[in-house]
Amino acid sequence: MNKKIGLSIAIIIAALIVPVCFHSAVHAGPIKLSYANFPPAPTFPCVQMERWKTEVEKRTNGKVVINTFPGGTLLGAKNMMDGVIMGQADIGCLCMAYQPGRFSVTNATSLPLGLPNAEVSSQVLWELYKAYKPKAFDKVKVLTMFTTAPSNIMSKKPVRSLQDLKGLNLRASGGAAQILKAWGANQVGMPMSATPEALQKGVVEGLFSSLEVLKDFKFAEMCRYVTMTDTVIYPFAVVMNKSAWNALPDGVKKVMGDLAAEQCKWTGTYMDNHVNESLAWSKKNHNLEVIQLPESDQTVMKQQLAPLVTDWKTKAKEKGLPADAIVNDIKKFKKQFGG
Ligand code: 3IO
Repeated sequence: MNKKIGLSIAIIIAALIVPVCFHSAVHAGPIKLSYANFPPAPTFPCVQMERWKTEVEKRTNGKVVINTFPGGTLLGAKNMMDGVIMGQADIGCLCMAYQPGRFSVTNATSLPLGLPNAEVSSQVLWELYKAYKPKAFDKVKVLTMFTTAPSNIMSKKPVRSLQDLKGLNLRASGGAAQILKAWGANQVGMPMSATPEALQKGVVEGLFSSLEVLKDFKFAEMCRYVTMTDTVIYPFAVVMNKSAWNALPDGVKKVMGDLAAEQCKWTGTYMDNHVNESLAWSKKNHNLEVIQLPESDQTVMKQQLAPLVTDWKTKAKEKGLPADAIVNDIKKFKKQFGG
């Protein structure tokens, strides 16, 4: 065959096939969704993200493919919600404590109300969301919610008394930050993802959060002391862009909808178990000391937290929120889930 004719035929065939390929990629290929997360891959928000991805891909028989972006590679801690609303990612995982005024209703779960562990508090948060459907989430589809385990103090120097806390630079956000303030610590606000550098540089001398970070961020290398307070959880939400959600087939929507409460409980249970693993690892590898405060200090500290609930109610009422009902419901759901 003449070379020129051969080439022409090849071009014609390519011209016919290529559009067909693109066409089928749009219509018959898997639905691809991006999922952004702010902390590094080994941390619990990303562990739950991978579990959700695996379950969705399995339960939709490969009809949906989720591409995960841990470590703030697609969206960061503070622009997660807006980034998802604008469609920079289809799905995003956010910590509500980083924008306390924005998520007033759901952030009430980080008042000092004695939520005992992540399994109970994650389910309390999800029930609260379903009961109030807060306006803050109107522009997105909420896929699930969960919380950390209760917060404790991790520090470079030992905190053996309430006095040791006075003026100590400790990192926290949202409701947890209010609690540190009430105890007289010098609260420094920043997302968890900024904390490793702040600890290294000495900007903070410790942090107030759930203890699985001792292992997952290797904070036990720098913070050899834990002072138990078991006070307050951090609430998280996984949200999806509204148009991306609306474009999903009903079957896929059902899979994701059915997974919501299950994922919430799974993450809570994973978190509680992982806190224990992290403590054991930190004691074994970094000689971590766990400190209990004197009872007299514990009593004073509890009293110092009481005004936080009253203050929150006053502010929430100013915003037109049913503050008493929200707090009562948190207490009711806590009992309901065995807390
Ligand atoms: C957290 C956030 C990212 C990765 C691991 C984490 N463990 C506990 C939190 C809670 C939180 O957001 C914070 O700022 O303490």
